Amino acid sequence: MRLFLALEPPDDLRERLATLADLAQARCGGRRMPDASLHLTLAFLGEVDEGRLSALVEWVGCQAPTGGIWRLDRWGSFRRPGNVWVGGRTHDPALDALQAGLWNGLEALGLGVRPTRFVPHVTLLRRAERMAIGPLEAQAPVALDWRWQRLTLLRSYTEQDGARYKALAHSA
Ligand code: 2AM
Repeated sequence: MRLFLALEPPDDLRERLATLADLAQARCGGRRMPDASLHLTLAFLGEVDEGRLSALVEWVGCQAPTGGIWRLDRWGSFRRPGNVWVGGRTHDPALDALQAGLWNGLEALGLGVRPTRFVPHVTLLRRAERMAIGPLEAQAPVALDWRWQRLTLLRSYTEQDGARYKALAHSA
């Protein structure tokens, strides 16, 4: 099963992100992320054997992130997959520490492969037809604060119209 660890936005922020996703799709085309799927990935584990799941669920339940406030203030894109996202202009030390600490634990469990860099982002569109990031910055400057605390372990299912996610566990 394909798993990842993420932060899920509180409802009011999810609504704001959904509005930005609508604007992005109007400008750039492509496939808009469903509101329920909006998230910040902290660790992508890839395929994990079902036999490892109970230990992983227990480990996630034992995590107790201190939490923080992530400032989202830019549009961005990953050209190759054609993703349009929102994120921060500057490094967020609390998110960096959370991500690094999670990878220390995941490596000890022998799960996943730590990425060489971490660019916190919330994907709003996939397979964009036009990367109109400049016009989006001009039309809708991003200025959002994400008050985060709880982690979620999510399973990704591939469906005909894209991926769907299901929460399997939460941290404290
Ligand atoms: P994305 O939003 O930038 O596409 C579930 O698929 C989550 O894991 C998505 O947020 C996705 O990031 C991320 N993801 C998918 N495949 C990945 C990979 N090979 N390496 C790192 N992250 C990946």
